[in-house]
Amino acid sequence: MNKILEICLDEFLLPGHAACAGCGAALALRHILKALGKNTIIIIPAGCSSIIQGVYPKTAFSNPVLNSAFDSAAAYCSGVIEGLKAKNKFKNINVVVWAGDGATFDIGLQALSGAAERNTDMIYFCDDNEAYMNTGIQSSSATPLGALTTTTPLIGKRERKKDIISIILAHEPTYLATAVSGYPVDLYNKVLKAKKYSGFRFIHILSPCPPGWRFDSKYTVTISKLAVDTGMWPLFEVVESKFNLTGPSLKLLNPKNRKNIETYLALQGRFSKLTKTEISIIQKFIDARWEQLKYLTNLKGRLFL
Ligand SMILES: Cc1ncc(C[n+]2csc(CCOP(=O)(O)OP(=O)(O)O)c2C)c(N)n1
Ligand SMILES: [Mg+2]
Repeated sequence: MNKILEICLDEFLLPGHAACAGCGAALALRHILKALGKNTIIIIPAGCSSIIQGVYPKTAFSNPVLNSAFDSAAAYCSGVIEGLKAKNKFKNINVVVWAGDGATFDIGLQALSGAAERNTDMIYFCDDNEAYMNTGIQSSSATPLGALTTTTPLIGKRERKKDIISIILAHEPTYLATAVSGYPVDLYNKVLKAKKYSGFRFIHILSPCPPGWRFDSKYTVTISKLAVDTGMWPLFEVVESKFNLTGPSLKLLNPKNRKNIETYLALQGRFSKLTKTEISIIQKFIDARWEQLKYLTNLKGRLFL
């Protein structure tokens, strides 16, 4: 699929959902559900997406949704798959997890690792808004260096974001990708590709959050694109152990094509306490990361055995 106009016209996230205006997660979810299609069961642990559905007995999701405990979405999903297999119904069906960063990087990491290690036949989507947003913007291990949350020091978070991609790659998944809602064609194609494989697949989505990141809701797509264009959020996939940059990230191996990180940070109130020195440190981290990505792009062999 090359053009946005080729995206499926059916809607699975229905009007009347309860997401905030400009919610990056709702936008991503809309495209993802279109790519997944009708025969999809979604497991959602506690988080904003439990609220986005609306209040029982009504729901804004046209697919079946199972709301799991916060810490165990991947285990829950594994159980649903085993149940379907036992009933001989696990055919032409996607059973997926849609989980926040808190549920993925922190509290659900053990269940996630177990499912990845067993190579369970699921797609795990991490909807990363870089904090525990649903309960009031508390810091998670996905919150980046310098960001303000309600539980970080007044000068912003002192630790860097956890490298969840390396953790998942250590499990040698069949398919892994990063994506953003601001580049929907890239996102959509990655979901279509993930669907073609079986085994454990992981898609990591950056979801800008207007109240949590402190920006006006009209900037969601702008910020989502800037995350990619500055090189902060590289778009790539690892398919059958081979690393590939994708879409707009392909041209970013040349540092001249990367926008300054300040363009991304300046739009968000959560970074208002960053000093010039910290901004230059963040820029250095990004540039160093791109040296690693260059190495991975040029790697002739497989990433793992
Ligand atoms: C064991 C447990 N601890 C805490 C909570 C309260 N809780 C519900 S949602 C949530 C935050 C979820 O954060 P994240 O996974 O990042 O999703 P988001 O809300 O940002 O979409 C918390 C702390 C809970 N439901 N269960
Ligand atoms: Mg979150």
